[in-house]
Amino acid sequence: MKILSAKYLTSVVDEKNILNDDLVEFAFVGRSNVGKSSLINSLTGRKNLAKTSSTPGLTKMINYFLINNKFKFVDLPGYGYAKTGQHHIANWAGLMEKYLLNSQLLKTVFVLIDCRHTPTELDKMMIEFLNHYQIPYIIIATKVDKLAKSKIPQSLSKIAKALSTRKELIFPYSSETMLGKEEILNYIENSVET
Ligand SMILES: Nc1nc2c(ncn2[C@@H]2O[C@H](COP(=O)(O)OP(=O)(O)O)[C@@H](O)[C@H]2O)c(=O)[nH]1
Ligand SMILES: [Mg+2]
Repeated sequence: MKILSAKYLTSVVDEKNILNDDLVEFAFVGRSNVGKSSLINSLTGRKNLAKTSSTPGLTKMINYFLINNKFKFVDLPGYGYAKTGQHHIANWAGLMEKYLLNSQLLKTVFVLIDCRHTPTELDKMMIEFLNHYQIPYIIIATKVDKLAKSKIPQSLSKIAKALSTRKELIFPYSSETMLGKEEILNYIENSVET
């Protein structure tokens, strides 16, 4: 699949504004700095569609993008910086939960994990939540350009083990080299049709 058009739609901070149209959605989630904005930008071939930064943002909002006039990318609020307080987790979880439990047209959640790090408790909570509510997801191991090629399979196994999930559900990705881009776009294309 080629992404021919990608357009920012809106940002939502209040659950009552969560979009409710008839276009299917793919959501992206992960801790701050994991490479979420870079993934959205590189998949769409647009440098600044989603804002990238090296400093984690505080704003808990959902950003929507319209892709090929056919489906949406949904950028969910990032979670966890090093010292995430309970208060922050509660705020984050509120909007996130409302979105995940009420989006009828959500096809897949892409859960991003940095390939160099062991998944955190919040990553595990996210996966348990998705498993519990049977929300389809795949895991994207980001920034694989930072690993030697020979180390990538090992990193995927480690992530799979930490999250008690199957290695086949983990896609390696690099926004720098575009490794994995075609696989993810194929996955999206197949899911849009079904
Ligand atoms: N080497 C490398 N750096 C990346 C990659 N993806 C993101 N980054 C860098 O990681 C930082 C955080 O990326 P960003 O997309 O803003 O993360 P977000 O907070 O999850 O949206 C930025 O400095 C990016 O340039 C990648 O695939 N490879
Ligand atoms: Mg971001």
